[in-house]
Amino acid sequence: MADSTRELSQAPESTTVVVIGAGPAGMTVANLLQRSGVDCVVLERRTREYVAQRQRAGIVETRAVRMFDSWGLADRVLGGVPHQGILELRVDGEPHLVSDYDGSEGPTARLCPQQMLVQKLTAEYLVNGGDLRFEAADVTLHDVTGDRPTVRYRTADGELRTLTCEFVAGCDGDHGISRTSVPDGTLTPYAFDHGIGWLTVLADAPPPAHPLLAVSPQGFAAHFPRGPYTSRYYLQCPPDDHPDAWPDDRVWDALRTRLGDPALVSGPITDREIFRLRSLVHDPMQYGRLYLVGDAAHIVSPMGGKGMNLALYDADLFARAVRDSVHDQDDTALRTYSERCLRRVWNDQEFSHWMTGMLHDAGDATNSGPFRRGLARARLDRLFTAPGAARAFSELMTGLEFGESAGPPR
Ligand code: RFL
Repeated sequence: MADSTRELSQAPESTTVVVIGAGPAGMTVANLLQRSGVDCVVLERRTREYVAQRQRAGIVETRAVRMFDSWGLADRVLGGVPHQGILELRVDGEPHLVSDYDGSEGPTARLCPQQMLVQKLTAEYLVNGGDLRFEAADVTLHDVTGDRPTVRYRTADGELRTLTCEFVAGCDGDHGISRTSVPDGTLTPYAFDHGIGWLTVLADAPPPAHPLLAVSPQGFAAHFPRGPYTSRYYLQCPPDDHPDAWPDDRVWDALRTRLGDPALVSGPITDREIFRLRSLVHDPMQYGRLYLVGDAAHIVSPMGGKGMNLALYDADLFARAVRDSVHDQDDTALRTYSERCLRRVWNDQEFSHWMTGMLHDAGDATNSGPFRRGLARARLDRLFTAPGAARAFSELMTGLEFGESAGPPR
């Protein structure tokens, strides 16, 4: 086919919601809309294989498990191993177990690597007839402040396509086009750089008995399960450090020292990168008929494991709001979408910021200063000994501090 033919665009197609991005946010929105009987089309710029392999988060918190459960999806898309609700905080080699079990009835958190969740959400959506288009390039948004937005993109074959819709769900992460399509000055960004780097390493090595966060004079370290024979590790490092400065031997030596475990079993390292701990909130999370969902609207530093879980929360609120609008002509939930999401976003930012400060300051006194180290150790002591502090911590870990989800689907 000649290039000039490919440039000819097909007649516009019509749907109710165009979802940009097939990560945890986009695939959750797509499944919940499908279950609500609302048409949607998902556009993903990468291949299915690429998206299915992207490894990041590992725990779906209790609130999010109950959200999927309320949609009849928990067993279909989570699978995985129930998380025992125990987290180990190891301070100078001494273990302290804290629980995220808050005493409430119902299913609890699951160990479910992010890529498994995305794979299962994708399979569930497709088996039920969902429309998901991979390798959608050059996505652009038009008329999102009008009644009928348009989304244009180019297929892998180079054809231009146009979709008209009622709503656009911007689920394309921090580097997507949804947020950058909003005119400058419309959204207010609130950004914070923690001044901390983490080396993150994925290895074929035995997982820990419980997710493990360690404080040591040499800096912070962590060890998380990512599968029966897979672990993710984190090591605090200067934010401008380079992964090449961390050959395998240095990684395993540092982990053994900081985790206080000379017998830690090593294994082949399959991925290694360094990133800065940063936090970001965009307010509002809406512009006309474009709704930002997940990382497209906010980034949470990984401490506390909230980023993906927030994306799932936004997705649930958005899908319910669209369902109300489409089936009942009730736009109340759409109008309050941004405000309701941001309440939890700031709550989780605060939790993550609190934990980040506590677990880094409590370690290397040269890094944070002896006074901050003293404060951080006092916070840890309170967490290990005061029942009220432990209870507040477990509520924040479960995500149930505001009660459960937005209510059962109709
Ligand atoms: P994602 O996962 O970035 O997915 C966005 C999707 O949009 C696609 N896309 C586009 N598609 C079409 N057109 C475009 N122009 C597009 N631009 C982008 C992308 O290809 C992709 O498929 O965003 P989403 O869905 O909002 O999900 C957010 C989560 O991925 C993120 O919050 C978590 O991974 C954060 N996070 C963690 N969260 C947790 O809850 N617990 C954790 O333990 C945890 N660990 C982590 C993390 C993030 C990490 N990184 C990224 C630094 C560990 C790490 C290392």
